[in-house]
Amino acid sequence: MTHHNRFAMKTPRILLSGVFGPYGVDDEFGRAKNIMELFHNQVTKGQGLASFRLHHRSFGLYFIAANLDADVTVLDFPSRRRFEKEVKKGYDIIGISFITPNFKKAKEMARVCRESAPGAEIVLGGHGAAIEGVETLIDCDHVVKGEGIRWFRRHLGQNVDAPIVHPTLPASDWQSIYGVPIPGQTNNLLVPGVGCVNGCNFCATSHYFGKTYTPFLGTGKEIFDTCCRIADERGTDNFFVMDENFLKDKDRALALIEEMERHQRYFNFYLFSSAETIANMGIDNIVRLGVIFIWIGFETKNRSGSYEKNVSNDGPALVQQLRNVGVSVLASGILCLEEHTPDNIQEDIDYMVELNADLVQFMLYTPLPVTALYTRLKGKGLIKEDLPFEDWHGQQVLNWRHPAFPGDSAEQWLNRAFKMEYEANLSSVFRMVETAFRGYKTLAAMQNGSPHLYARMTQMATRTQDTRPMLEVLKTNAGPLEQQRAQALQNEITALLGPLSMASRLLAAGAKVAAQFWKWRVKLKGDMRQPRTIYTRYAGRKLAIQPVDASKTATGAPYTMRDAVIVDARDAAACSRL
Ligand code: B12
Ligand code: SF4
Repeated sequence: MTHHNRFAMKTPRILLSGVFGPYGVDDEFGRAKNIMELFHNQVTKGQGLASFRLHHRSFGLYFIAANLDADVTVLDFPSRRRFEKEVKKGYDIIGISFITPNFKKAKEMARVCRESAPGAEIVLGGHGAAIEGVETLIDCDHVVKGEGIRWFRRHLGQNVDAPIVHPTLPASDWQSIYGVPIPGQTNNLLVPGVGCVNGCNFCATSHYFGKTYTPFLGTGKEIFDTCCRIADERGTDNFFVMDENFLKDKDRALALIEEMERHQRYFNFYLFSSAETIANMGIDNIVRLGVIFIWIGFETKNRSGSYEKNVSNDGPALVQQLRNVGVSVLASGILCLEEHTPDNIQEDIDYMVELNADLVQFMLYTPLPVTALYTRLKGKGLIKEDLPFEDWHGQQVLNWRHPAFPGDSAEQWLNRAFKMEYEANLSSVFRMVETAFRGYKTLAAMQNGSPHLYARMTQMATRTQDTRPMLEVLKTNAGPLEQQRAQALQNEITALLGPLSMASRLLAAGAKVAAQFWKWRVKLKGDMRQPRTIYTRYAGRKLAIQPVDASKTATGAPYTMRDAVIVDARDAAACSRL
């Protein structure tokens, strides 16, 4: 009997799991330097208490689950014990999503499956599937390299080309800065598609999807309709767009603007996009699109490098142009490139500082399997084949032999870069309040009677008002220079937008207390936070299962997914005990 027939005759029970915790600790399976947090791991890590703290789910799993006609359970951030318990529940298929540095965890999970669920098929997916020979290194039945929804549909004998259902999900959970929980609803997640056609030599995502782009939402209208649904369900119009290069498809972005303006429904977007696509889009359209945050890979100052996307752009000017219209910029740079030496690497660090973006990521040049860079360095015999995959995370050691950076020198440069950037440009939270206010001033001066521009200006004013209470926290907690700058900015905002409202004053007072608690917590117990386990059940159309629970997110907002969601806080404790 083929798999096709086997699954067509019964509703398959599928478990999709992320790798187990605890994360970011030195143990048999992982490293302390590999934290399960985007900002604290590689962006604001040098900013101490001012670092942004938040967790992102394993989104790919929810996308697969929402698009299968099957009884699918998603287990995100499980403890090892919780995973062991779950696999015993009689699943037909167990899918494990992992990335390269979590190879060992995936291997252990597959072992547990074989032992406790011998009848289940084991499917490996996610970027770790690109590891050469993973089929033989981990005991499994299938390795899926690339997009998973279509693979699963085909495997189950379902319609591969059926439209993609975009699940309703928060883009992040448990957000805080200075230990102060960020009030209000977290941003919505939007994944318009996966992959990027640019194919920069080091880029895992681009190569993983064959240097092609697979849209989940192909038109501006589809994106707009999806945004309306998700925003109504979750009660916020802000979207974090998990798409490697959203502006690459200019026509789709322009069509989205048209839809928003026609319906006078003005969403805000956090985007990833390369410099050349931003220039091609034009600053006016960026404002009309409602972009409030953009992640740009500047990589290096060296224009003769292989990054076409940056060749004709003046980085510092682009960043200032964007910040002037209220777009916070996250600039990412790479350290220990092939041409770097201890004599010239400082030039690139200085460049990243000089960009004066709101946030800066520094990452070591890390050849990951499937990339052109990996193939080339492997060909030269430079990949450290004996370095455990746990160390292939780009925040401590190089996974290849760089003649100019032996021993721990790469990490020293990395730490130095984060420190210099923070010292020169102050905390990112300060910069982001400043950007919002700058945007407000610029848009106020540009008013021309257009209701669309007016709407965008109002949003900037609201953003400034919503974020300015953090300046009060900085006034008492930051270094002397930043305290002064925070006071000066607060004064400037007061002059234009009025004094802090009573609600904001209360918020600021509460935030200051929370910051004191956090300071002590960090002193006594360190700053590690483990994400809570999230258990989500997608029942599929054929099943008569009723939603198990209309439970709430960690921030208190109700989930409104197609099926039931249970946030299982018990596992957080189990996780931190392990
Ligand atoms: C969100 C994210 C995170 C979150 C993690 C969330 C989590 N719960 O695991 C955070 C911010 C914490 C994070 C951290 C890190 N990340 Co990360 N992250 C991403 C990011 C930006 C988005 C992933 C995403 O949701 N995409 C959207 C979904 C829909 O796509 P997808 O995940 O690819 O899923 C599709 C397919 O891959 C496949 N699929 C996925 N899982 C499965 C499972 C099965 C069974 C099947 C069949 C298919 C399948 O089907 C899905 C639908 O098409 C990607 C970059 C990117 N844009 O993809 C990097 C990325 C995945 N991260 C990466 C890395 C290296 C890291 C870090 C080591 C830090 C770093 N150096 O960048 C740390 C490690 C943390 C840790 N301790 O594990 C690399 C992985 C490279 C590799 N070859 O392994 C990526 C690709 C970034 C990059 N270009 O280098 N990350
Ligand atoms: S532009 Fe960005 S996403 Fe696209 S290939 Fe280059 S690094 Fe990757």
